[in-house]
Amino acid sequence: MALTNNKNVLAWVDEMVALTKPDKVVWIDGSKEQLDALTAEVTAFPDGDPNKMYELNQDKLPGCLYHRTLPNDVARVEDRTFICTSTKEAAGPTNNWMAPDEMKAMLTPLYDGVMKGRTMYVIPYSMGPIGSPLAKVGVELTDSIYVVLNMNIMTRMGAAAFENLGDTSDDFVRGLHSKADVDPEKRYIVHFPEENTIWSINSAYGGNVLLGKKCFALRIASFQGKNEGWMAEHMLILGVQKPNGETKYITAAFPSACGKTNLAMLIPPEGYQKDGYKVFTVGDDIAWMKPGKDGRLYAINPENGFFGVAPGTNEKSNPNALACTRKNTIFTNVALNNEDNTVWWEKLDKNPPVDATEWKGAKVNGPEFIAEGGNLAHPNSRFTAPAENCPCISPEFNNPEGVPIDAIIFGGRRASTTPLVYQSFDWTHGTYIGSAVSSETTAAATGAVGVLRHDPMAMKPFIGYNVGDYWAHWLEMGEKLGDKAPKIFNVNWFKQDEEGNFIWPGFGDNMRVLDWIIKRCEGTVDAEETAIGYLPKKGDINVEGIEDEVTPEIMDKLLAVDKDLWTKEIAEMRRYYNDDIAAKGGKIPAALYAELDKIEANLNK
Ligand code: OXD
Ligand code: MN
Repeated sequence: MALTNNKNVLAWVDEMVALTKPDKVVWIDGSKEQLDALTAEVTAFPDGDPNKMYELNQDKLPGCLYHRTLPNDVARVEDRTFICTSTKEAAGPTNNWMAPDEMKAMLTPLYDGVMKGRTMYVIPYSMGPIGSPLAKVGVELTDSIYVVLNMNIMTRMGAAAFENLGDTSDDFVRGLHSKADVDPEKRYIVHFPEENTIWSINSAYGGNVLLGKKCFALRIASFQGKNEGWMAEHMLILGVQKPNGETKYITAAFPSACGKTNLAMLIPPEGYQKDGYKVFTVGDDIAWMKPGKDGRLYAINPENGFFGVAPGTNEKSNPNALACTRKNTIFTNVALNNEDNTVWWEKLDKNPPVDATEWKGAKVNGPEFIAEGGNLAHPNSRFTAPAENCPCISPEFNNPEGVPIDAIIFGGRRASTTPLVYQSFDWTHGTYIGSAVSSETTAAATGAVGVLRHDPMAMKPFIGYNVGDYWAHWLEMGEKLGDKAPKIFNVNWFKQDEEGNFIWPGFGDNMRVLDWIIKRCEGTVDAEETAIGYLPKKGDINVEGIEDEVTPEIMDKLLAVDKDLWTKEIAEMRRYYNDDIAAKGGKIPAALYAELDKIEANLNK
C-alpha cells in the first residue's frame, strides 16, 4: 500500500513501475515485521544465488548478516559515474558528463522491463533526523533486499520519512536502482541534479546502490546546498568535551585511507582522560552544514549508520568502530570463520580462521591462503553498522538543529612539505587550503614518495557541479558567516623521516592537535605567523607522556615550513589550477588566485 498521498511521489513511482515492469511493488514501512520477513526471505535463497544473505552466529553477533557481492562489483566506479546537468560547463572538469536526454535515451532500454519477475521495493527515507530543518527526504526504488536492509541501517527509513513531505511538495530525491544483470559493461551511476534524480544500474555494491549516501548526501546535496545556501561536505563531525563540561564541535575532511573513521571515534590519551576530556562521534563521513539562527554554522550527520572499511579495524586501531559491529550489522565481502559462523578480516587479530570462506566464496585454510599472498577479506570489504551501536555516539546525534561548528579541518597524506598542523589566516585562505587538499601514495617501507593526487576538500568524486562554482560557494558561505565562521585548519598525521618512518604517533595522540585547535578557536593560545599560516609555538603541542617518541627535534621537523618545498607546492598548485581546472572549464575565483600570490610573496619575503 502506498505510504503517502504526495502526488509527485505517486506519479513518479507509477512512471518507474511502467518502465521497469516489476511483478510486485512493496512499500517499505520500516516495521520490524516487514524487515524480519525480508530477512527470512533473503537468507532462504539457495547457496550460489548472488542475492543471498547469510545469518551469522546469533549468540556472538546477534542480528548480524553476511553478504558477498560479485567479484566484478566491489567498489564505487568513478569512471562510470556521471553528472548530467543541461550543460557540460555546469558539471565542470572533475565530473563525467552527458546531456540528460542523451543519457536517458541510453539508459531507458536498460531499465525497460528490468524488474520483470522481480519485486520493486519503494524505500522512503530521511537524510538527517526526521523533521530537522536540515534534513531531506529521498525515495529509492530497488529490486534488492540487500539494499533495503542496508538503507534501514544507513538512513531513517520507513513511513515516518514522509511525515514532513505533505501532499504537494516536490522536494524529494528520486532514486532508481536495479541490479539488472550486474553487468560491469552496462554499469552506470548517474545523477540529474536539476531533477533531483539518481539512476543506478548493474551494480549491487554499497557505494553505488545505497543512493542516500554518496549519490544523494554528497553529489545531489552539494548542488542543492549551492542553490539553497548550505553545504554538503565529505566530513566527519566530532565533539570534544572539556573538563568543564563544555563541548566543542569540529568537522574534518580527508581523502580516502587517511583515517576519517578513526579520528571520528578517537580515544584520548590517558592524561587527557584523567583530566576529564571525552570525544563524541556525530558522524564519520558526511556533514550537512547551514547557518543557524545565531549566525553560526550548524552541522548534522545526514546518515544513521557507518558504512566502514573492515580490514584494519581492530581492538587497538579503533575499538569503538569494532564495538559498533557486534550486533545488527551487515558484513559485505569479509571472510567467514566457519568454525563458529562469525566474520574475519585482515588485521582483525593475528588468528585467521583455519576453516575459512574467503570473500569470493571459496573454502580455504586461512593461514595457508594468507601465506600464499591471498586476501581473506576484500580490501574494500565493509560493515554497515547502526550509529546507535557506537559507544561514543554523541548525545546530540539526533538533535534536529545540529551542532555548532568551531573548527573545520582539512588534511591529506603527505610525507613532507605539510606540517603537523597550521591554521589559515582567514576563511578565504582556508578555502584555498581546502582546494589544495591532496594525498600521496607512499611506499612507507622504503620512504619513496609516490604520486600526488589532488582531491579538493576531499570532494573530487562527490561535487555534483562545477568545482570552480563549488569554491565560489565556499567563499560566499564565508561572507555570509562573517566573524561567526568556523576557523579553518590543515593537519598532516603522515609526515615521515628520511627513512620513511612516520614521525607522529597518530591515532589517539591526534587529540593533542585537536587540543591546540580548540585553544586557537577560544583564543587561549598564541601562534607563530609564517608564510603559509599560523603554526603552534614551541611547546604549545602537549607531548606529556610521549616525550620519548616526540622529542623537541622531532617536533621541530613536524612543524617545519621548508621554503623550497613550499615554493614547489605553490608552483604545483598554480599548475593544477591552470591545467587541470581552468583549462578544462572550471572558473577559479580570483580570490583563490590571490591567495596563491599572497603565499608566494610571503615565501619570498
Ligand atoms: C567511502 C568513500 O566509502 O569515501 O566513504 O569512498
Ligand atoms: Mn567517504
